[in-house]
Amino acid sequence: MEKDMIDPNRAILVGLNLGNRNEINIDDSMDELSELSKAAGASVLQIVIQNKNIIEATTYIGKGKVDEIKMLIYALDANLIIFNDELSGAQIRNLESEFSVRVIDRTALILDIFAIRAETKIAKLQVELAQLKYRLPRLSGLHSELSRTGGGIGTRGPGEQKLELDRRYIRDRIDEIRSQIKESEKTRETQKQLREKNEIPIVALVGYTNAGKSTMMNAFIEKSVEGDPLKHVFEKDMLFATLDTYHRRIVLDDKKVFILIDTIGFVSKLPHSLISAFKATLEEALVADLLIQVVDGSNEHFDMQMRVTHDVLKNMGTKDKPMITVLNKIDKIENVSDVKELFRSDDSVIALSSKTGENMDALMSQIKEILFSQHKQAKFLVPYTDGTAVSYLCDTYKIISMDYRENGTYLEAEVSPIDFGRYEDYLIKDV
Ligand SMILES: Nc1nc2c(ncn2[C@@H]2O[C@H](COP(=O)(O)OP(=O)(O)OP(=O)(O)O)[C@@H](O)[C@H]2O)c(=O)[nH]1
Ligand SMILES: [Mg+2]
Repeated sequence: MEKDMIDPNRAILVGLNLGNRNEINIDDSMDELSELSKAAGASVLQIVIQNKNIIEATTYIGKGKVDEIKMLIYALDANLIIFNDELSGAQIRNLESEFSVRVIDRTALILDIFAIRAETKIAKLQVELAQLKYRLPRLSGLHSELSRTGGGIGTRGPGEQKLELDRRYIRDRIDEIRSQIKESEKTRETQKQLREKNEIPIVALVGYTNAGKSTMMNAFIEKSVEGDPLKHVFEKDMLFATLDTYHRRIVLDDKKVFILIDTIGFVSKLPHSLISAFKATLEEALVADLLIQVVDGSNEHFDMQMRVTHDVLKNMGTKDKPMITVLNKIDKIENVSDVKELFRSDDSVIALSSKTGENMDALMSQIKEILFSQHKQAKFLVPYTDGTAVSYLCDTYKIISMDYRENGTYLEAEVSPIDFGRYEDYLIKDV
């Protein structure tokens, strides 16, 4: 009891190495589980890996390993076992009765971190929905004495007190949350329509958690001529710092405008219940005209992280979207060219630092090239009767030259194909 007060979550992590059936290398995966555990507030006492090519239906790991872990629990005075995969309710119940300490799985752990981090109303609702969906099929397993003692990792959340209630309550609550989420999505929809009406291109930052997406968003806000530090988004060295999408208008000095979206980071084995609960939030990236994949080049597992990001994006249906891959945090990398070599992708990669701003200009020019390549140089002669057209063009574009002539205002600018068509009557054709 006394020890519990000092360190309430003394954890042993357990993973199953299924050989080449593993999605990712087991050591990388356990390292990440360790990071996730720390993010949830646990201290990691030991990592146990079992090499086995079948999953034991009753206890997930084999009998011998169960006994070995029992000894470890005793020797290390552990009070929490965290499994690297999703377990069934029955497996959790069986393992808890073997170990006499709490057992949680990777999914419950990730849901727990999301629950601690969620701040906005919508994020809280989405986390609670994901937790309830995870719990519903596991109610009997989670009803053991150990799982019921609240407050520990895997039981925290917006609806904490209610999570242990019965099936019927959970179903009703799921419906209730769904309708509340739908309500707030209606407001989102109008935002989307507004953007479409103004034909402003949209760029979304995507990538693994902690890669530096929010830091990059802030670097763009700084570059924007409308840059307002109050509009900075939250960036921090922790897993899942961002749990919602954030939009900012970025206005460049030549008046070109785009909307930048910061999104939730990915992690390997992102729970299905989370993906479906956060679907609307994640799908905001789908409306983007261009994706920027931010990769933390200083992370030794960046290769695996890129693969996971690609898989999640592919499942979301973003296959044919233009994407720029950015190797971030080069200020932390000793030999950038070595790291670049490791990229298996044939696409060009921009190596930069969102923090120091190094090489951000290269990214900016590539964004411009993709978003505004359809823009055309145009010379207009706008009759004095159409003052609205002149003020619209001056507000929207950087004017290359302007002159008041006898029969109207002469204007030269690089305009979007839509405006090119809209003001076709005023075009001066080159001779
Ligand atoms: N040295 C260095 N640190 C960086 C750079 N970019 C981001 N960071 C740091 O990396 C940490 C994570 O940055 P965030 O911008 O919060 O990462 P994120 O991708 O938004 O993470 P999630 O919101 O969790 O998905 C912070 O401590 C940043 O200061 C960089 O270019 N160089
Ligand atoms: Mg972020």
